[in-house]
Amino acid sequence: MTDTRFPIDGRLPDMLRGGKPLRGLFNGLPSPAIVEMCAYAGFDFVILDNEHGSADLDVTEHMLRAARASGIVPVVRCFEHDLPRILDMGASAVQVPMVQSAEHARRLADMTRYPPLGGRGSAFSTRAAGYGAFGGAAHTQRSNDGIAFIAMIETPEAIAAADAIAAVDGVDAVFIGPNDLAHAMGHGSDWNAQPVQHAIERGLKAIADAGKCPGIIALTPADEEKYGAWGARYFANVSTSIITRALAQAASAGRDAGVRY
Ligand code: 3PY
Ligand code: MG
Repeated sequence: MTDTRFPIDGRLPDMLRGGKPLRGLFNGLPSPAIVEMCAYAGFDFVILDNEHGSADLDVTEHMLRAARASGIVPVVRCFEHDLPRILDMGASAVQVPMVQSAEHARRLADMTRYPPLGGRGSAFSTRAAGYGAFGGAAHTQRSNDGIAFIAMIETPEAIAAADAIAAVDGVDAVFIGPNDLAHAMGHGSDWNAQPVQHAIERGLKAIADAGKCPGIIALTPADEEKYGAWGARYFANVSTSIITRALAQAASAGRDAGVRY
């Protein structure tokens, strides 16, 4: 997409299909300024977190505007029931937590795409369609081509179904949530426990083998290297953890203050 007047940034599906690693971060803070800061810092994408963050839909729409203006690709992590409105607000992708099966993934992929590919409801009064200025068949096509669906898998059952979930038409990437996975496997938040790491390795390799982009939380260069060797290419850090760690370091004169993600 070359016309920057279009509210939707449609670059992400190609970026996910390409071979290059992508670096972004979850952001749960309800602030368009943070989105701009992430863009100017050089991240490829920002995940506006409407699962664990406190942004309402109004602020989320302003954050989507900030992303478009500053040139960072905005993904929104949202619950299934919010998905249609998030897309109408102009998100480049939706990332839905706790996808458990291929059938579940198929339903969500269907909600993400207009007919004939899916069953998304159509309206051109939305920000995504320029409030009607860019409505019509071109908007439908642009949306189907330029919006990605990212399934999150965060349980052992979902890891076991990773190949089938990734193979679903309309799934562009599959993201492993290590924190919930570790909890579901009985390891609390210790996702470095060996059984959790083995499950992550199995999941990432299955997603890559299905030809889709594997994603995961990566808090350090070592995480990126390890998960990258298992196929991951869509790496997410966490804005609050980065900020809190920097603040704690400043407050403790540079000593490690033990901040956790
Ligand atoms: C998890 O680790 O459970 C996630 O959802 C990533 O934020
Ligand atoms: Mg999770």
